[in-house]
Amino acid sequence: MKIALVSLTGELGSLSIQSLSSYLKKNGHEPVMFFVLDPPNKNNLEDMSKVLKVLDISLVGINLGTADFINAIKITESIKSGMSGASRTVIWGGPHPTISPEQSLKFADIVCLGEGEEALLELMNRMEAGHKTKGIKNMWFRDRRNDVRGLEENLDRYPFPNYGFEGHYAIIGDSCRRIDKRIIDKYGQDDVYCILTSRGCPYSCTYCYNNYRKKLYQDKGRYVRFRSPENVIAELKEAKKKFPKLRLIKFWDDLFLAHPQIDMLAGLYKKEIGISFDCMSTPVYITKEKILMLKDAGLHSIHIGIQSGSERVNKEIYRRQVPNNLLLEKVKLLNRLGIATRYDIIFNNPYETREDILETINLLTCFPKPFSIQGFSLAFFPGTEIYEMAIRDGLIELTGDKTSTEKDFFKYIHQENTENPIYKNRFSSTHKTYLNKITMLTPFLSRKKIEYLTRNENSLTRVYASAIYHKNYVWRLGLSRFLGRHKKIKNIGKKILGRE
Ligand code: B12
Ligand code: SF4
Repeated sequence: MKIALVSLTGELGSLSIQSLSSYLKKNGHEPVMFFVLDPPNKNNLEDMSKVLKVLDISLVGINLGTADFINAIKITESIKSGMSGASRTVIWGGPHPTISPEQSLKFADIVCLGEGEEALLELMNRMEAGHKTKGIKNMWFRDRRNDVRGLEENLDRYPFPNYGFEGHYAIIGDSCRRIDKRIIDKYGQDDVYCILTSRGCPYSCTYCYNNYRKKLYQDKGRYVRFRSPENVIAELKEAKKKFPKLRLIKFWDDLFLAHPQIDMLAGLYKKEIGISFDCMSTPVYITKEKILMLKDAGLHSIHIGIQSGSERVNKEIYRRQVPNNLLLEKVKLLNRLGIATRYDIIFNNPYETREDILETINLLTCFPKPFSIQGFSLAFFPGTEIYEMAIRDGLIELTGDKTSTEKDFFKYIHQENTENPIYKNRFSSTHKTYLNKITMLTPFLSRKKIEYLTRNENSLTRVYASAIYHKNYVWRLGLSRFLGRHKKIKNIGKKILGRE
């Protein structure tokens, strides 16, 4: 029996399906991965159906977050329509089916809640042996809902993600193609390697998926688990061998600095890996000793979630407990120690007043430069506390059966088709309001200029702020595009010179 695993991240790479793929492979299965790089359409889906038929795939597993919901429906419906022959079983897994299993079951045959390695393996083994599948833990069927199994304590038991692309497929343009060197050169990244050293997060911010998942796993074992330093280093050594051009390691853990054996990890990393790395953390875990030790091992940059400069918003709305004076102290420390920093800010929060936004701007003007900001728009992910809060407060409204149609979904997630500006929030875009622009300009302008701009909003300052905003961001976008192209130019150059 064969399974296809589909990724909708839009990248040639997905830790989720590449991890599942390795686990199934280790246990005797041969999964085929499909990376959806362009939006699914009639032509590429028809092509994909043909490939599924040729490969004799009988189970299709799709990984999806809430942002991927519509694309997952399109793919599922195309597969279920029986295009190019047999109807196949479709199983959904990942954040969205975990938080919205009932809604997901309107489209998928089976939904996997929470961590999927054991559940998917059991499903495959049972299907292959012709045994009953309905009682498998973590799995929900249309006529049966099962509890989640206990969390795996020993993460070292899992094999490293499967980063080989040989024999796997990509949806590009109007077709579904077998991945070859050309596709890898164009879409792949062989100089950056992303890795997770843990699962779970000790916090429970109201807008975050962890907020929900933690409740799902209550009494099911330790929620935050860490891989051993030896296991992490073994994966990175393999990556170094496989990708000789590697120049940056990205630790994608929610709180990398919270690793209880960070000293040992840093020591081994320095000795065995020695490549620049970047990571995420909250200020609480930042200490001078830790940063110096990590810098010595290769730490280049840190991402920190600030979300809002208003302590009221952080405490009451997001349930984040980092006081601004502590944050400022850590920000200054990182600057002194020469670590590049990026701060995440959540924009477009209907619970924030003008005063709250001004507090964010004021806080950022106290940060020593250089630093950068990444802005996210507050998205009310179903299942999170802030989502429930917003419904209760009438900020988002559900029309009809909240789980019924695609249109409803768009209305409350992508927040379209409505005059209410709150519905217009998007996951990654920030509204181009005057104060949002000023916030994004804080890394580029002096405190004095920012203060002047916030105090004096008029047609002149609006034009000025827009001009600077666009100059900075267009310039940065242009630069990143140029660097992207630079890679291609280099590759073409190599081909002409015959140095492939
Ligand atoms: C890596 C990552 C990304 C990468 C993914 C690329 C890549 N090459 O992997 C990038 C940077 C592209 C990304 C982008 C975004 N991300 Co992101 N990302 C993550 C992160 C940090 C890790 C996910 C991961 O790979 N985990 C490792 C794997 C092994 O675990 P897993 O994904 O949970 O999968 C397990 C189970 O879910 C299950 N499972 C998963 N898929 C399937 C499929 C089947 C068939 C089965 C049976 C089981 C199963 O089994 C797996 C193994 O146990 C998580 C946070 C986190 N720590 O989980 C956020 C997270 C997934 N991202 C999130 C968000 C919001 C986004 C963005 C919308 C952000 C934005 N504003 O643009 C975009 C959306 C992009 C898109 N279209 O999907 C949210 C999702 C919330 C939600 N409700 O959907 C998360 C949970 C962060 C959070 N704490 O809220 N992200
Ligand atoms: S600290 Fe980050 S990962 Fe943890 S709950 Fe808060 S937002 Fe989510």
